[in-house]
Amino acid sequence: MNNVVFYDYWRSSASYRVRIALNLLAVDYKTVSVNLLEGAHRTPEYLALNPQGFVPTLVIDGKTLTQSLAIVEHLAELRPECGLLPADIDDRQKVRALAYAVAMDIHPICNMHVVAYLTNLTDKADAREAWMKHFITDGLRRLEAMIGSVDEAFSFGDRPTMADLCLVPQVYNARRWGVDMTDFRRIVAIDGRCAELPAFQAAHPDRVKP
Ligand SMILES: N[C@@H](CCC(=O)N[C@@H](CS)C(=O)NCC(=O)O)C(=O)O
Repeated sequence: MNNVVFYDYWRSSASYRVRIALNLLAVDYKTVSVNLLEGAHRTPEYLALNPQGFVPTLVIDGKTLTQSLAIVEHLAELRPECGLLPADIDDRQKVRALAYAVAMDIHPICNMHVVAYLTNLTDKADAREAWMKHFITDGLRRLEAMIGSVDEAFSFGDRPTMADLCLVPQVYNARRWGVDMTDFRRIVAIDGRCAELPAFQAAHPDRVKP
């Protein structure tokens, strides 16, 4: 990987997942900020890179990669020693299930264009906040049950995997919306443990905010 360009928005949790992966793999990359609030993801130039009009996009030596988890899985395959996906096929399935529980079941219904549509449909001033709190709380409750009561250091085992790359940005988002985290003992503990690691610290939205 000689020339790596990352199209990123500091508050995007899908981008945050990939930032953590790049940091864990110690990839040297240049960032291009795509300001979602200004509609920079809908310009013809950006759509040529990412036809869905979502962040993130990663370009490695001229090769364009989209979809955060497809990017993370690609990086995990390039550098299997980093353990983002475990070596054992059954363990790998478990890590994917935990990651997808966030990325496919919580994140899409709380995405910017979904919530913007909701607020067009209703006059209720607090609809956006109620929606976010409801679906994030519900999704985290299911994730907490999946992770179970076994006190492993991370979501799966004793080192960060793709599951933690999804959990941490989702917790950041939950706190942003004022979700009560009291019942999510394992999730909060894992988030705290990840927060001690430099790769996670350097990827935090407050650290990359333009
Ligand atoms: N499944 C996609 C989702 C990407 C995504 O939804 N990104 C959000 C930011 S977290 C986005 O670009 N939203 C723009 C919009 O909703 O219009 C991925 O994981 O890359």
